[in-house]
Amino acid sequence: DYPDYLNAGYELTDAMVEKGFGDNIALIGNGRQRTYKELTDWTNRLAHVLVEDLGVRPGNRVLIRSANNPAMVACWLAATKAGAVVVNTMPMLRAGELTKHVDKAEIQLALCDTRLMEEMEICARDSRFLKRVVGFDGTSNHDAELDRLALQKPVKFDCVKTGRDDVALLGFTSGSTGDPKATMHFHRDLMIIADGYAQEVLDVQPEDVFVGSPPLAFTFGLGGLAVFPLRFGATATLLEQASPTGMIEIIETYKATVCFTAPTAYRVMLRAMEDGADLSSLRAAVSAGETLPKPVYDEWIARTGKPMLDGIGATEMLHIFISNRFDDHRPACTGRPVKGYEAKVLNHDGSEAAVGEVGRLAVRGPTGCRYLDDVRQKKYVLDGWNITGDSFYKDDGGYFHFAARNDDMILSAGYNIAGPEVEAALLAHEAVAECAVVGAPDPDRGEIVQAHIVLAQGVTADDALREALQNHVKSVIAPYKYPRSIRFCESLPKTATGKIQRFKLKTLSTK
Ligand code: 3SK
Repeated sequence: DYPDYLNAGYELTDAMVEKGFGDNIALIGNGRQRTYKELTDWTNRLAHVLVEDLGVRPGNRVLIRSANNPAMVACWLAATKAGAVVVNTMPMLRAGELTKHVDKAEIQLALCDTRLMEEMEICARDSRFLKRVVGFDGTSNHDAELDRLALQKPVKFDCVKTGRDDVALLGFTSGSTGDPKATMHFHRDLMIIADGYAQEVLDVQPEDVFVGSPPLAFTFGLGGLAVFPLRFGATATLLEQASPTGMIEIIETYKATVCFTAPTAYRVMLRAMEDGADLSSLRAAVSAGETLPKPVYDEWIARTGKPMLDGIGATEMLHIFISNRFDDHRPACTGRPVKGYEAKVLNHDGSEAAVGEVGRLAVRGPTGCRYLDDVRQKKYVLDGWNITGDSFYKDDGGYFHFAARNDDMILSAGYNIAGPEVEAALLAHEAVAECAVVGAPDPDRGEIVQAHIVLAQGVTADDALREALQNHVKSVIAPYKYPRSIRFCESLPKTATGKIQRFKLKTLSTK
């Protein structure tokens, strides 16, 4: 139960000071620590700038472009306090991808880390909507336009009285087509994921120190590295480039207790433990974003004596809705629904699948999918049930087990990559006549992006071209989407109607 008027930005800052957490460390990043009191003052000053200097009104959409750092969290909280609807974006996005987000959400104002201005400015030039880009200093030296304006403002701000069901956040997901969809989330949803999953499953305490790798631009990261710690007076550590080594350093330095990352990173951490890395402070290792291989789960328990908490979430649902528990966990199993959620497995005809039978996973609960202006809403939500893109089966104990993905998404090291988007990037290169992009199994990344390419006439296939094509993709879309494997071929397998048979490509061995 939440009050009619609820502002998530206020709840995670001013309200925490009022509850007595003012001197607790809220954020650590870029060489600085900030208490809840300091974070509250900082976000209030920024909120004044947004309203008084930048003309933000309740319901206006504001884009934030940054790596994970305290300034990004401060901008997000400030915009939320001002009643804006925030679109957080990753630094890897190129201008074309940013413009798709901006135009879809009709965004007029962007706050951008000054180190990431170049692509943002191209977006501002190309977008039909974006009117103003204001720089902030992601290194927290307060040496950019937004920071300078903020320094002149008071530390008290009357947060906008948003309704609990007012939209606070738009989470973008690219889906299987690469055509982005924006999922709308209310102020109350941000509280629900903390008071549900974070409290019930993780039992977050003010003494907890969070670390992790997912970008704040993904709701997985925003929950795990901002909402969950801030809701309970705990500490979030933020890494701009979250490599496993970087996370180990944070765990050892700050005695981090809760980690959010993907199995790929946990595998590296396990190897580092063999070389003496001390991860003994971690009490919760959350794994999501890709399937957790049984050997990683087993080795983690053997080395730490604690389970790794596998879970499944979705941008549409805001966060994790099925999870293992500290006292109730199994290998190669995603667990049971989080408090407030129900899940079932559906047959093709919409009936419930029998125990042990694979079908489409459906879920319903206090958060759910609301696409912004998108006909795909009708497909995602049926009779109040959110029909996810994953196939699962349920065992006779009510535990859910992952089976496969339903679409053409490639899930690589925690990133969701839409094959068609990589194809479009490759096709823009003059050497490429035709191509198909699929996910190929990979022991480290789960899957890797694999491109099957028919070259234009007269072009010779060699390693130099392979590298040139990889660099080309990195230059037009976010670099993590580039094809790590490229196979040159004479033709692509197709159906009689000309549709590429990607399933046939998945079985081919490649370089
Ligand atoms: O696994 C995911 O895709 C996810 C998305 C949003 C929030 C949480 C998770 C695990």
